[in-house]
Amino acid sequence: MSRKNQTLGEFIIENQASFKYTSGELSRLINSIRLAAKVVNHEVNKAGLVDIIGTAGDTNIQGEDQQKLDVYANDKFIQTLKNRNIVCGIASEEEDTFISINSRDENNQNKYIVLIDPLDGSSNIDVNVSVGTIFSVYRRVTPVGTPVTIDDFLQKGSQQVAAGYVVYGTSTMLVYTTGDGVNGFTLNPAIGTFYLSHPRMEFPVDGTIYSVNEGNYIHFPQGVKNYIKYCQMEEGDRPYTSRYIGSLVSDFHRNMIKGGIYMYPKSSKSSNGKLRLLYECNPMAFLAEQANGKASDGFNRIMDIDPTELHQRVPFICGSKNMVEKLEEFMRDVK
Ligand code: P6P
Repeated sequence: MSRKNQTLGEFIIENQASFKYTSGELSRLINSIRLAAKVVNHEVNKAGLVDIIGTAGDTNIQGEDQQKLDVYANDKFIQTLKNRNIVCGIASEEEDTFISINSRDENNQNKYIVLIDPLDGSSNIDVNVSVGTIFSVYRRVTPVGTPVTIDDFLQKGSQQVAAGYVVYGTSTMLVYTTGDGVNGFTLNPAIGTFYLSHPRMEFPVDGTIYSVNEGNYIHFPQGVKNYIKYCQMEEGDRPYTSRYIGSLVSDFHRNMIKGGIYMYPKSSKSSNGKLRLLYECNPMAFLAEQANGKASDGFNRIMDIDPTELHQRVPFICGSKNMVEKLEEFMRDVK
């Protein structure tokens, strides 16, 4: 149940009972994401003052060491999750391996693990373009009270219990799912409260926006090249519009509202594409499917891929169902 302008806290409480694993832990986990998002948002919004507050490696006017924002965001999300004693393990794009949190303590009954890209698109910060945080939540598969292992993290995307993103854009939004649709909350920075602004978000089944880095065109598989030319052809509602921000969360968010497709295919330069399966593609795929969209690697459902390593990359296509299926058709035609 949801109503416009409900706060995130009210929404979580009202919907907690509907979550099949209801025990309040997941609610507390989402609340800790909410807190970290507000802290990171404050710092991201100061980035424009870098000449005043100093850049990474400097010390700012308060004599504090200025951190790179992605390192800062990583530290804040990990610290918040640790302090609230909610999870037993965390994996992050910024960490070589997973972090075990008190999981050697047999009294640690925490059953959730989180995988996170703390600040995706951080290269955009220096040019004042929106960036995002992406998170993915699973129940551990090893026994509670024992140390977490890599197996707890190498789970298929279909096993996720929650996923979401924070987009630090013209406004800051937290968009997430726990498997019962996708809801978007906008931060009122004046009072530090997220309000339900986009209840039950859904991809239009079709769209006229395609998002891809066409600078890589000559390196793409022929099926992708053929699809891009299809988008550019004069026929029906085509040519489509090309929109590519260079920030997955921002391109995904716009396409979910307006209808569109995002593509980061493999290429002769990167045989598995660029995006990471566990903390970029799987959470965005969960959101896409919960919002009546689709996510694949061009042939297979993203959330059916069996992970083999923490930072593995996969080709990533997601967005309006009909557009993703049209691209898959072009990929099959030249297989
Ligand atoms: P390229 C940001 O680095 C990111 O991971 C995504 O957010 C974005 O869509 C993509 O990479 C941009 O990559 O190679 O087009 O600059």
